[in-house]
Amino acid sequence: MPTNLPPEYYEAEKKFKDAFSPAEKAEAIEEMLSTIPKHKGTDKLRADYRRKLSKLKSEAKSQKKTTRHDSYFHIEKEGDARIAIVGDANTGKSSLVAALTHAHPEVSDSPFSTWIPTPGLLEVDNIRFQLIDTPPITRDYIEPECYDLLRTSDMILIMLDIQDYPIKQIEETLDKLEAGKIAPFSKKHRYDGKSMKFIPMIIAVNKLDDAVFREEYDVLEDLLSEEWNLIPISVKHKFNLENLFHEMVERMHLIRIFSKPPHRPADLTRPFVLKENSTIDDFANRVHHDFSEKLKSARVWGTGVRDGQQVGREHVLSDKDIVELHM
Ligand SMILES: Nc1nc2c(ncn2[C@@H]2O[C@H](COP(=O)(O)OP(=O)(O)O)[C@@H](O)[C@H]2O)c(=O)[nH]1
Ligand SMILES: [Mg+2]
Repeated sequence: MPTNLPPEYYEAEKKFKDAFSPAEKAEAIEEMLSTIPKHKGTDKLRADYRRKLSKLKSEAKSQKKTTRHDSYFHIEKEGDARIAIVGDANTGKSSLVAALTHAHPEVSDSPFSTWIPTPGLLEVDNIRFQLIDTPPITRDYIEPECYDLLRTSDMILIMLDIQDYPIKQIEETLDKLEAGKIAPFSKKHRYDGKSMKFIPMIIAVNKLDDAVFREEYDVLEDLLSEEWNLIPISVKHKFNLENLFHEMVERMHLIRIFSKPPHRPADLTRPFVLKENSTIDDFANRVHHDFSEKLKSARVWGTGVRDGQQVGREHVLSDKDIVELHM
């Protein structure tokens, strides 16, 4: 650190240390940079800060697009289902979001590189998922807003690292979730009377890069198979990622319903995604808020009906049904 820095520099540095958001931090760095005298002795320092600045600016920008409130943990819902990815540091959460979406969370070996959640969109089987990369859940302090964010998720994907004590990771992760009053939907019966938020959870075991780790994976699966259905993946080698999402679609119990305008074919690329056991009435409501009220009749092509059969508003729909609403 050069010693001939003016007092203004230290004032700006203090601002930087006190800043919380990337935008505030960026502003403080800009101020610091403007106070550093330009000469050979400060070249490296200025270059370091410029690099930091550009990173903070892009972080601030990507956050701005997705947040309405001040907290980074308030993320607007987008797509058909929200999946939060949680787990210990370095298990590959940010890598997964970076590999599958257009988002750019930082991927790094340093354990606490992710300190704000980052959302990204992924489309699988005509369903749009909002994947959210989150900071390590095993930190000592977890923001209450982080738990709020997890509670709004339709599914939680727990990431384990096969190369780093996965049993310990799963225990710690579930403990931390429980501390935030979040428990797996499949274990609801164990929490009789407790006020918890029950969310479907799925476990992906990452870093199964080659056969060496397959044996360890088999042992892990033996140990956990009664409780959990594990899905082995390698983000690095793009191994089994597709299967992971097919599993998720299945376990979220979602159905895709195609809307067909009268006298025209249905658009089979953009379904409305609803929960299993949804009715014609639910579908009408989803298409437009006053359609359910105006609805006179409906015809369905698909499962358990004759082609184009007329059905009532209580008719329960199946995945990939095509529906024509009549007002
Ligand atoms: N060998 C291996 N390394 C991976 C894999 N996925 C991620 N990593 C590495 O693990 C480290 C931590 O990844 P990161 O996504 O930042 O983990 P996070 O802390 O859970 O977000 C990085 O060095 C990644 O490159 C994988 O499938 N195999
Ligand atoms: Mg991360």
